[in-house]
Amino acid sequence: MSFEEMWAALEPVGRRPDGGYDRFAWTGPELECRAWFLDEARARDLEVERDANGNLFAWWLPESGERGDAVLTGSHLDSVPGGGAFDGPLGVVSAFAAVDALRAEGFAPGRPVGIAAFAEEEGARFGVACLGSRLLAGAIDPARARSLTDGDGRAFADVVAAHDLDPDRIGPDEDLLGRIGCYVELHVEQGRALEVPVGVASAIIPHGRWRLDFAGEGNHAGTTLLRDRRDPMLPFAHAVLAAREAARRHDSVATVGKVHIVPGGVNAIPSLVTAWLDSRGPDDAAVRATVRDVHEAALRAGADHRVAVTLAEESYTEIVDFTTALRDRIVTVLGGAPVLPTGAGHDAGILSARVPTAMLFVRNPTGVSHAPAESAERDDCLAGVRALAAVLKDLARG
Ligand code: HGY
Ligand code: MN
Ligand code: MN
Ligand code: MN
Repeated sequence: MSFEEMWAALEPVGRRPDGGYDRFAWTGPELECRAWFLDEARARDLEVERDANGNLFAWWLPESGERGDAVLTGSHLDSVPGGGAFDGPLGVVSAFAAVDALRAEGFAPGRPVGIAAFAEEEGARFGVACLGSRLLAGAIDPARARSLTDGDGRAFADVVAAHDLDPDRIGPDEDLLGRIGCYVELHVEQGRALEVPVGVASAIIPHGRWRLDFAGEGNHAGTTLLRDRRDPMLPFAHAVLAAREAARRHDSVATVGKVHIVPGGVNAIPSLVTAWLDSRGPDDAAVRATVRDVHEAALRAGADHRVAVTLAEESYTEIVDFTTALRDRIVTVLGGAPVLPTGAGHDAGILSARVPTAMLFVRNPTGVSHAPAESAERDDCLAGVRALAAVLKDLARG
C-alpha cells in the first residue's frame, strides 16, 4: 500500500466537520487508528508488540532474528482536541512507507527496524503529555499515572484495564528499552522555519504544564451583590492576561487553556475554575519565571476576590539536546539539511533520556499545528519518506 493509500485510509478517522481531529487515547477514533496500525503491520508480516503501557510496536527483524540494537522510528496516533491531521500520524505512515521503500529495493536490515505508535502523546485525555513514552522510559511514577483521570473522572488504571492491560504492570520496560539502539522520529514541522522539504531537529526547548485551581463560592448571578461575591473567574482572568505579560517579559511563550468552569451556568457565579498553564522558553529560568509571575498575579487577584488559588506542576521537560553524533550522521546521509530547534514536545524528547534520539521535520507551509489548518504538501511528505528510508538504511545496516 502506498503512502497516499495509507494516508487516505487513516485521514477520515476521527475527523470533525471543521477538519480538526478528536483522537483521544483509548476512545473510538484512536482505537480505530490502533487497529489501522496493527493491520498495516500484519500486512507487512512485521512482528507486533504492545507494551504494558499500551504503546504499539511493529518489528522488521533481520534474517538473523536478532532483536537487539533496533533502529526505532514512528510517532503517535492521538491528537489534541480539534488537532491537525499530520501531528503524529505523518511519522507513523511515513515509517511504514519507508520500510516499504527499503524492501522494494531489496534492502535486508542487519539490525531490527521498529515502528512505534506511542500512547497519549498529546496528553489530551489524561493531562500528561507523552504519557506512554514517559511510562516506558521510567519518566513518570506508575502509581501517579494509574490515578490520572480524564474529563469524565475515569482513571487511567481503569481505562487501560478495559483494554486488556494490567494496571499493575504499567511502567518502565527495561527489556524493551534495552532492545532499542536508537530512535528517529519524523514529524510535521510545527512552525514555518523550514524552506526546504526536510529538516533535522537540534533540540526541544524546555516546557511544562501546570494546573491552576481557582476556588470561590457558587452563587446566583442576579441576586448576589458585588461586595458579596467570591467569583473565581476574576483571578482566572488575571492569570490569562498575566501569562501574556510574563511571556513578553521573559522571552517565553505561555498559554492558559483547557478551562473547566463549575458549574458553568450563565446565571450562576461559578464555585470553581480549573485551567492549565503551558509555559515554554529558551531555558528553565525563563519558563519558571513565567510560571512564577502568573502564579503571583493569580494569588494577588485571588486575595482581592477572596478566592483560593492553587498551582500544581503536572509535567516538565528540561531542554532536550538531540544526540549530536546521530544528528550529524543523519545530516550527512541527507547530503545536508537545515538543523532547527522546536517548541513542541515529542516522544523523542522523552526517549532521548534513555536512547540516542533524533528527529526529522517535514515542511508545513501554513506553520499552523494543533489546529485544522496544519498541513504538509504531498511532495514534501514523499521527500520525508525518502529521507527517513535513507536514514533507516544507513542506521540498520549490519
Ligand atoms: O504539546 C506539544 O508540544 C506536543 O505537540 N505534544
Ligand atoms: Mn502535538
Ligand atoms: Mn506530535
Ligand atoms: Mn433561578
